[in-house]
Amino acid sequence: MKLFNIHKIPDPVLFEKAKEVSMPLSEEKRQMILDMVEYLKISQDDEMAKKYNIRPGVGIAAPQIGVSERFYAIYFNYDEKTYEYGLVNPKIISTSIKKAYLETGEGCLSVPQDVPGYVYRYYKVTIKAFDVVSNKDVTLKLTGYPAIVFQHEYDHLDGILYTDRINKKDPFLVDPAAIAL
Ligand code: K2U
Ligand code: NI
Repeated sequence: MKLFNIHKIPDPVLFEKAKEVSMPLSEEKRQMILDMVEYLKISQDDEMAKKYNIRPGVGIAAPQIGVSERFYAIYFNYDEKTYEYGLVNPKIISTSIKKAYLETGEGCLSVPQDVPGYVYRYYKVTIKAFDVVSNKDVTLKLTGYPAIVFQHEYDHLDGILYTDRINKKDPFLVDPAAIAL
């Protein structure tokens, strides 16, 4: 089990555009990504999270562990489905026009204070990437909450935080065309 030092704002690594990962993956990089998935699992186990003083997370991106490269880990259960991925060089190849947002707002392991407000994202996304967990190229069609999580992590690869997407003048401005999740 590997514990990561989570980089927090204003660490510059969180604001850089991360670099493509050269393929094929080194064994070291493959293991790092699997360790990130494991870290998320531990973070969601109340006892372990308390023991190691780590915040629960459903996703974690390489810049958050200080690596400015294009990969991120995902682990959560939703609607009786387990989302467990280690995505390398992910590309969003299509999106819905329809937007969506979490009514509870978002949080981030790299932003210690929660910043209230709606974060509008695409309701549906299709993502192509190499997945370390299944060890193959995947094309993921995601809708609703899973789509929100994968887009949150994808933003980290471009140095974008959820706080950047909150309306500064009216954080709870409602877009009536968007779906509230
Ligand atoms: O990237 C991160 O900092 C991990 C975020 C991902 C995330 C936050 C809000 C909405 C979508 C994705 C953390 O998982 S925030 C903590 C958390 C934990 C469990 C469930 C939801 C959010
Ligand atoms: Ni985040």
